Amino acid sequence: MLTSERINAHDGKLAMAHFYVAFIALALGGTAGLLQTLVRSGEFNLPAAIGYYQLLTVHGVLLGLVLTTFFIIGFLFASLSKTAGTLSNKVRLSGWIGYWFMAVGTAMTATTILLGKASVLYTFYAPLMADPFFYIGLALVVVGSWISGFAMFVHFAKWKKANPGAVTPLLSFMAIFTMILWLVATLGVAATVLIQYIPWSLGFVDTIDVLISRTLFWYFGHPLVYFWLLPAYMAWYVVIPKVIGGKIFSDSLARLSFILFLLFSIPVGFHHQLTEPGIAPSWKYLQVVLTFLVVIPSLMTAFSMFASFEMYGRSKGATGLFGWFRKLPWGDARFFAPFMGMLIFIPAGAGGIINASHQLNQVIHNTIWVTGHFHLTVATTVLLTFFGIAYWLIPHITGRVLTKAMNKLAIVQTIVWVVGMTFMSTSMHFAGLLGAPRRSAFSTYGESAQAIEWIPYQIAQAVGGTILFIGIILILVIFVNLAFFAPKGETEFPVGEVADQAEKTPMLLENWKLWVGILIALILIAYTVPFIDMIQNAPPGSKGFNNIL
Ligand code: HAS
Repeated sequence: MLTSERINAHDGKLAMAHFYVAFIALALGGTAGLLQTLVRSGEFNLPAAIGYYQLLTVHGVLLGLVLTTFFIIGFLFASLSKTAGTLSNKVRLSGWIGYWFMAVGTAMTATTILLGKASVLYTFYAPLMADPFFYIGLALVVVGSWISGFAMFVHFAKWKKANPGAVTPLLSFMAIFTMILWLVATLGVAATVLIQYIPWSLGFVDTIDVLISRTLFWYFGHPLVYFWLLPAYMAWYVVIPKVIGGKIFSDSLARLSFILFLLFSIPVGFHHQLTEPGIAPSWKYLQVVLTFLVVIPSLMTAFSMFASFEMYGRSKGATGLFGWFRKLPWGDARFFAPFMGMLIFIPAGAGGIINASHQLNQVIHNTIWVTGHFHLTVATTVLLTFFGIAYWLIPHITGRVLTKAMNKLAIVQTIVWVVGMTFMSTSMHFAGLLGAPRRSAFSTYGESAQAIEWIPYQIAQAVGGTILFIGIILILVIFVNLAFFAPKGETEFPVGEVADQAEKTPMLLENWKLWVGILIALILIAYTVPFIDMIQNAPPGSKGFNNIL
């Protein structure tokens, strides 16, 4: 299919349905975020009926779970439709069934939070307990995403059958890998929700094994962050080279980095549990080593992006080490927003490496440093790239164009976002180093002597939060314009071509059974023994899974 050719209108509708939910979640979750930073500044009290943790749960669930999952699934469907052909009616119908499962699940979960019956934050750690409908809603979201995931696999299998021996189009390859990662990861959260939380919240059992629930959550929670990151990498590897007018540096390198993400992103959940008793240090050590391995595909991505930029710059006559920099299309929001995401990922990734370093983790764990880290990663690198995708994908689907005025507004939006996040996240990192806890309302520590030191940083966070809220209003204006009001016209779905001098892609990279096999082996190595330990040594009154079997 030519890049100028529009994806099938019915496939586009399915993708758009996902984007509507994603942007509504952004509006509501972003408002909660603004209120949080105001509360933490100590200058603002929430109206009596709203609790701080209720607000924080709305924010985390809507932005961390709903916005991301809906946007990503919409984007993956659109990418498959573009590069592996129009979805069959059955696949599309399954996509809609998955969508409605997720939408109903989201509505159930959101209602329990708004009614104040599920102020358990997005990680819903036991022993905090929510209304059973909160967990059932989450389960429906996961099941819905599985239905969509299997629909994508069926679509891909059909393509494979029709093209025996052919190398899968890069964007489709990446979409399928992202979905495999999601499916394997969500097994952990589905297990804890179905086997532990739902029976416990319904009163069928009295106790819950906290360590097992947290371990299953983080088995899911870390690959979750790469489920957010990989669609952004899809855009960086495949879309950005086309947008700047260049070529993909290496098809093989892009595929290898996705394979490495699949292998190393799952058996690393313990790096979120480094301070927890009940897990032997040797197993934590193993997972820290694996965490450092998952940094490698990001370094490969950085290398690949620099190479694409440099190749393009030199083809336009750039000379010297950084001459290419000036040749990049700075006035094009489809490039500028993701590029700023890449730039921010450099300090964000460095922060991640600090978090993963066992001893340094003791300094920052449970401080607001961690909140600063994930606002740089998911809320800037990933989100700015998603905005960059929206600038061409929404008009591509709706048959409209991004006007010059909207492009300018999108550039302003990106600058506003980066400035707001620089204020907010930098001050979070500093306050975290001074010991400021994450997830705490001002009232819980406002009087302590140590807290006085944090006040300037908390005010800076509120300033940043306010600027970011302006950024949210701007992106919503652009989204509504592109969905409903922009002038009619044709917008390209940019799919890059591989550079002529790149090596041929080895078929080994297409050996799905091999990679999934290694993944299963790594998960078993990293988790089997610690898990048996947890069940055998479960505290009295909570006998691992036994209490419900
Ligand atoms: Fe993280 C906690 C370690 C990446 C998200 N992380 C979190 C939480 C979230 C999160 C949400 O080991 C909090 C969970 C909670 O609620 O408790 N993280 C890492 C490591 C990486 C990492 C090692 N995190 C991410 C990404 C996220 C994300 C990506 C979301 C999308 N993280 C941790 C750890 C914790 C943690 C611990 C637990 C802390 C605790 O104690 O609670 C790595 O993957 C990072 C590798 C990245 C790089 C950067 C490469 C740079 C690139 C850009 C190139 C730029 C270009 C442009 C080309 C090495 C690719 C350049 C242009 C120029 C002109 C210069």
